[in-house]
Amino acid sequence: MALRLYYHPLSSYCWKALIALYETDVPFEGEIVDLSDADARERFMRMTPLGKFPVLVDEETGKGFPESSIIIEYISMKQPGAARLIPADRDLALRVRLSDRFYDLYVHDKMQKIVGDRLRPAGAKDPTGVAKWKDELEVALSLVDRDMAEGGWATGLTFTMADCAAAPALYYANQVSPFGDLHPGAARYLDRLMARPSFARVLEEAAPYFANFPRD
Ligand SMILES: N[C@@H](CCC(=O)N[C@@H](CS)C(=O)NCC(=O)O)C(=O)O
Repeated sequence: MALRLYYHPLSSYCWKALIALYETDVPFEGEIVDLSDADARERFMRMTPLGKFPVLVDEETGKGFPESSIIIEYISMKQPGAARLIPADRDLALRVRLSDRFYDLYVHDKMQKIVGDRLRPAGAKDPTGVAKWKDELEVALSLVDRDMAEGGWATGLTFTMADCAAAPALYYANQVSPFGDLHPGAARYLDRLMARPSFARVLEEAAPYFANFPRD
């Protein structure tokens, strides 16, 4: 299976797919998409009109997938080594998918909106929205703190798709507003994620781009 991942090294949802690929040693070719380049953007939008990465293309079957969770579902279906990211047990798999949704919708998306506001020009900012997203993020982080204080991974003892989702969401949430003092259990889980070789590699590859991350 020849896989090509269209991604950007700073993009949080691309991190989620990369963690899954590195975690499982699934071979793939990475292609960086620079959306600030008009030609590259146009080519990318032709491939995926919503213009969001990551996108995974299986060049053998011609199938292409946006959406980080679906990319992980696809590799875990096609590659035996990746299957452990989504347990075979259906109840456990549901827990993993639920946790994946929690991290994407209640941590990642809130963080992404707050960062998005930093990119808006003065006069077009949305302080009411930012205050609301921060409050919502805070509620989600308190749940992470409650559930993760004792150690382990998002849904138990094995590293799954839910941890792939948690890593970028918590990393960037902590950049936006450091949560270690208020939520030490969540911070310790983030430390465990950052020590995981798959995520450590993603962070190392992103390091040359970190200067482009908008800081307030
Ligand atoms: N639900 C999507 C979200 C993808 C997404 O928001 N990607 C961002 C980067 S982290 C993106 O492509 N942003 C570019 C843009 O909106 O122009 C997923 O899970 O893959």
